[in-house]
Amino acid sequence: MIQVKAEPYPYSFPPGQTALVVIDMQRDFVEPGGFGAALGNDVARLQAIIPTTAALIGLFRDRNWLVIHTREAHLADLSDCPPSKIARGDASPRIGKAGSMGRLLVRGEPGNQIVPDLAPLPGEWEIDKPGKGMFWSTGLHEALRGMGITHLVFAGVTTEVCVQTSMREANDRGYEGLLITDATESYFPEFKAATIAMLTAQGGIVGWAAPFSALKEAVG
Ligand code: C5J
Repeated sequence: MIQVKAEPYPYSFPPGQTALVVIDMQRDFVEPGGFGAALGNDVARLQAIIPTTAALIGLFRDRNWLVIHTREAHLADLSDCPPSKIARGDASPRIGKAGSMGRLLVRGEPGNQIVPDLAPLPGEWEIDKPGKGMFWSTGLHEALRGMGITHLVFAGVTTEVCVQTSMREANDRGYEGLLITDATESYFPEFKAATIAMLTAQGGIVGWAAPFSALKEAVG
């Protein structure tokens, strides 16, 4: 077991049974012209975590530990997107509408690709998820169980939406989760801080949180 200094207490993980999950670092959320920007958000905040997230991915790659990338992505005919999700919010930046990087949150469109600096390598898992959480309608739980994965390290965006939902879904399925605090970000700093506080409260009711430096130090 490797032990990481973390909140609310040290996080222990068995290297061979641990995977990194990088949530939705897709152009739709991170680059100007995507879904996030169309909703009026400042994407520069999210771009700032790319170097640390790249280093985190590198740490897992160097040790041949499993790396999983997710994308929030819908089928071209939107048959996997509930009407309630399409209808929510302002009329203009609707899922499936054309944006400057193709149709918003639609599989295969330019905006739906992972940002180049974090691009998946062959052999890494790429999960297109129609929900905010990574387990809904993806078959991921069965695949992870098949690999004997018990521990998940989380990064990506946005902290309080897809990252938090995925970490909570993982917790309910029995995984031990660690959130890397400087490899996750929100358009709203107060939401990021509140999410980390909620996840780690009450003795780690959902999981643990630590900066990348703590993981790096622990791994050696
Ligand atoms: C959002 C996500 N924020 N990946 N998606 O709609 O967090």
